[in-house]
Amino acid sequence: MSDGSTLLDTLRSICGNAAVLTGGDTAAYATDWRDMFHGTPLCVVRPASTNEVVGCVAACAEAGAGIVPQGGNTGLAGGATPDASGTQVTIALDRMTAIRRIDPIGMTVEVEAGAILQAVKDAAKDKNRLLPISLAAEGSARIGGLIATNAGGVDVLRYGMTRGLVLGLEVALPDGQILSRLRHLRKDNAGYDLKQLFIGTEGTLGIVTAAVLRLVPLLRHRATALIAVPDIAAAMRLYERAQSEIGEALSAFELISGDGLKLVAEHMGKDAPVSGDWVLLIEAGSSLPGLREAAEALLEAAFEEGWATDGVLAESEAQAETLWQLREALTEAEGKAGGAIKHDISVPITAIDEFLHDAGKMLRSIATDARLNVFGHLGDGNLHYNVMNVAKENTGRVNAAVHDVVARHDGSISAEHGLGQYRVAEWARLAGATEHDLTRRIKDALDPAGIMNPGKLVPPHD
Ligand code: FAD
Ligand code: 2HG
Ligand code: ZN
Repeated sequence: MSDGSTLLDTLRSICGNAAVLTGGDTAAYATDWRDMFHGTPLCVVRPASTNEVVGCVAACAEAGAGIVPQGGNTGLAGGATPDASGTQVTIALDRMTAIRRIDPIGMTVEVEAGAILQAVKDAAKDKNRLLPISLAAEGSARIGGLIATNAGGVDVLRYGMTRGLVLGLEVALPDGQILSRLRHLRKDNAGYDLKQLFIGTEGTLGIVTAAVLRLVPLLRHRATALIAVPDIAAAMRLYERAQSEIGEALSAFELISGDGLKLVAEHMGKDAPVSGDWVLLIEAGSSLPGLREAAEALLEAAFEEGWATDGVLAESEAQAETLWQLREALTEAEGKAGGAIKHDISVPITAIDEFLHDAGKMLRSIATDARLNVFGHLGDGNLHYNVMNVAKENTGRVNAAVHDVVARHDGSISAEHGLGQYRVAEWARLAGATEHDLTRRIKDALDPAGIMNPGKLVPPHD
């Protein structure tokens, strides 16, 4: 590896002095959103164009310096945080924010990787279109980060994960090449779908510099309800009925525990209008009228069947927003209450009840003082099974024990947040030999020098 000052000079010559941050100026880029991982980069470089990104990657490759791509730095797996060596270069995409083109007929948007999700959604809305990715961090998360993590969120039930919305990509590769496939095509079976290599791979194979995303029609009507259910079995019955009655309009079927709502009341000052051990936030949307009547009928049936014990159907957009704020405040409330051992698990949706039972039983046996903040995307079989109040020395044991329960249900230890540095060791422990082998071969084929986001997602060489 060449010395850092030569690399700094080269990066300055490519992007300009002001775009290369060092020392204390890197602080905001050197720690993750949860303040859990703390790194010391050689520098943070903020390129303004794809050519500058390519130049920075080539310079880092030449110097043998590790590269850490960063978008909005809202990731929950420590993927965008450099290590403590003082040798890695964080390439931040936060100056590349152009929304290049919205096509309301082809229903596509072409953006630079640093565009903030909320800004893209607002621009699409002006053309009566929706970019259907919704998550509490949407005011900060950037398109490149969403693609690199294959982000989920509360609309996955209807629209799928981010992967399904990516039509075209432009990527700076670690060998200095650029893959340029900014196609506005819905159908393209010409050869390997190379863009998939960079979706959900957390910046370990290349840097996304621009993307073409699919849009959907903006929904004119929505129905939003907060409903307390007696237990998870009742929630499942209601889910089944909702699929039958309003299935194609159903976009969110979220679960929140009563304890989670208490955290939100205590730490965020937001009180829920319903109470119970388990609460559902359900939303449906449509371009056609008649949705409210269908939602009312569904709720009536839920009360008659005993699946609901309390509930409100929002009377206005403002009330719907207030209900969503309760859901979106959970992560921050948890942080204010002291944080948690986070688990982002998925199991087949029909196994959720059993998972909760098994994991609860296991926790009671190894961490008697633990408190739970369980919430998530019930309709996707994805729970944030966050365990609070565990002694530091017991953290690894609890983490592994929860993942063992997940594995017994043939689930995933990362439904949507990715592995980053937070889960890479657990993935390595639980993945099979063939998964290890293929992952390593893909990494070595694209990034033989191992400069792209070292230590994230891919376990180190044996
Ligand atoms: P960053 O945090 O900057 O980076 C994330 C990863 O992507 C890192 O590995 C980084 O190296 C890589 N990366 C970033 N940009 C690029 C690029 N241009 N090219 C290549 N690699 C890149 N996630 C969900 O899935 N669903 C949720 O509901 C959800 N809710 C959240 C709520 C809150 C309050 C918070 C704080 C986070 C939430 N997240 C959620 C996690 C996070 O918002 C997503 O993972 C998001 O996609 C990260 O985007 P980002 O731009 O902040 O990426
Ligand atoms: C959500 O669903 C996010 O709100 C964050 O994925 C989950 O804080 C978490 O554990
Ligand atoms: Zn989530």
